[in-house]
Amino acid sequence: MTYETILYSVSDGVATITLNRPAKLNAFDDQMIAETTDVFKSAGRDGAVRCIVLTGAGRGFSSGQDLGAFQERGENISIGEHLRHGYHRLIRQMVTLEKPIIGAINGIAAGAGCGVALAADIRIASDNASFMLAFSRIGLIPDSGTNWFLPRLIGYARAFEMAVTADRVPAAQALEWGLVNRVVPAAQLPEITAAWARRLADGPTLAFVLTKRAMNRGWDMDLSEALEYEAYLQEVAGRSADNREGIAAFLEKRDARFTGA
Ligand code: LHQ
Repeated sequence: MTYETILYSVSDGVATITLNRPAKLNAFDDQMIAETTDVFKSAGRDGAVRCIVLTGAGRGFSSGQDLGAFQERGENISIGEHLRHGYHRLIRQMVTLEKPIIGAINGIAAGAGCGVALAADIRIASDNASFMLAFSRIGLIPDSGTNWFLPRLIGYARAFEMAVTADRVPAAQALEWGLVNRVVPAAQLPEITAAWARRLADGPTLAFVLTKRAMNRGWDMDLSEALEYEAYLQEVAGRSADNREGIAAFLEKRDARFTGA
């Protein structure tokens, strides 16, 4: 698939996806939803990719659904079907993807754009980024997974406040609330994200993926189920070359060379 609404590159184990409709703050039209879903799928299948960075071109990360494009589709369009066939596939693709995803949040993440940002495993925000559940401004409820992610990340009261006020939550507040992992000066976002991506791509990526599975599935389990699932996944990690290499490196007092196998 050739892409027109996103940029994609792979370098030294790190794939970078850039949402690229800057004139609309990277609002999602149907094509961008489809292309972003497709590129995550192919990055997931590409053995040369060990970590994925998702960011936006220009001054926004994503302003969510392209409202003009949506309105052009007429009055009888089903929003439920639009979500099921579009954003739900994208969000599920990201959460089940067997590679760590870093969201480099370079500007505002609003509406469905906020949902996509929350589906990343780690968020590094520039100091001029913000998060906004824009939905209630247009008489909608939060969607694209935001009702699921946000209360878990920042608690019900803050999530509900974001939903009903639709106020922007600036990066510093997002950090205080646990919505992002780091806030960095805007000019340093690419460099600091690259260092994080390098660290993850050089790490025991099989163990990272199994951790992603354990934590995501763990939300919906009781403690006994979660313990059992951990034991199952640890059995897999314990049979990996990375586990053998990690132990050998420790005993030989050298840096480990992980391969993700
Ligand atoms: C946009 C957009 C945009 C089109 C900025 N669309 N052009 C799912 C299913 C079905 C239906 C509905 O929705 C959903 C999920 C959702 O995502 S609902 C939420 C949709 N998003 C919004 O409601 C946010 C709309 N945008 C805004 O409120 C502002 O643009 C924000 C607060 C994001 C940024 O404000 P500013 O920094 O002041 O920028 P701006 O408003 O001047 O935007 C820059 C340009 O981008 C502007 O175009 P122009 O031609 O005037 O320069 C905007 O019209 C355009 N733009 N967001 N979502």
